[in-house]
Amino acid sequence: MRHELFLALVLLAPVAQAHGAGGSGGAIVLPPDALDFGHVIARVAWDGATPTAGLDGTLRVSLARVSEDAPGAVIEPNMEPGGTTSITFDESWAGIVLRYHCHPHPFMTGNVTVQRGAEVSNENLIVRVHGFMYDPSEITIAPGTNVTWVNEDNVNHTIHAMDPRVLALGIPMADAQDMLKLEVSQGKNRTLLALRPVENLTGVYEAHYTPPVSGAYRARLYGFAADVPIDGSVALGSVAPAAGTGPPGTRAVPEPLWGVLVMLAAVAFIRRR
Ligand SMILES: [Cu+2]
Repeated sequence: MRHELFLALVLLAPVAQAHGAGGSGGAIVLPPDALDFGHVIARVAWDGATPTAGLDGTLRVSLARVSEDAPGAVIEPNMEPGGTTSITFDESWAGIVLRYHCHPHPFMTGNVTVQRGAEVSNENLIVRVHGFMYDPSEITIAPGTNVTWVNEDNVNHTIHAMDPRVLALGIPMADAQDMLKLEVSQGKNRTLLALRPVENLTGVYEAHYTPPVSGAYRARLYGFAADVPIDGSVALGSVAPAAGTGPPGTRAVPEPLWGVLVMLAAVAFIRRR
C-alpha cells in the first residue's frame, strides 16, 4: 500500500510540476527597468526626456496585471525585430479610439483616435516600437491614414486591441491610486508624489515632479496593486544641472573652499588656547 502511494507520488510529481510551470505559456521578456511582482508588472520612468533641475518633469507609472486568459483581439500576433505591420484606417473607423497593447508586455500601451478632419490624413504615419514603447503612443488621424508600426527592438512584440477583456489588464485607479505610493529620492531628499490617472489609458498614471537639484534620482513604488504587495525601486537616470549655472564642475568649487575655511578656523581656535 505504501509502495503504491509512493509510486503514485513519483508518477504524479512531474505532471504537477509541468502544470504549475506551464501557466505562463511563452516566456515573457521584460525590459531591464520593469518591476516584476509576479502577477503585476510595473514600470516607472520619466514621461519624455529626463528633465533638468528646476524644470517640470512628469513621471509615468504603468501597471499591468499579467493575464494569460485575456489576449484581446489580435492585430499583430508576432512582430519580430525589424518587422512591420500596417493598417489603413478607412472611413469605417471614424469616431473610433483603438486602444492597443503588447501581449507579452502589457505595460506597453498605445491608442489611435480616428477623427474626421484631423490634421494627419492621407499619409503613412510611422509608429516606432522601441525601448518597450510605442512611439508616439497616442495618435489622432483622419480616416484614410495608413499607420505602420516598426519594431526596432531586438525582442518580439505584438499589437493586441484593448477590448473589454483586455482592459482588465490595466489596474484601475480605484485600486492603485489609494493603495500605491510613489516616492522619488535623490541623496537624502525624499518626496512622496500623488498618482493621477492618464485619461483613456487604464493602468497608466502620472505624477508631476520638479527635480530640485541635478544628480541621480530613484523612484520607489510601494503598497498594493490588485491585492499584490508591491515594493520596488528603479533608477530614473541623471537629472542635468539647471540651465545657466555654467559648465559642470563650477558648482563643486564652494565645497573645497568651505573645507579650507573650516580648517583655518580650527587652527585659529587651537592657537588661541
Ligand atoms: Cu512587447
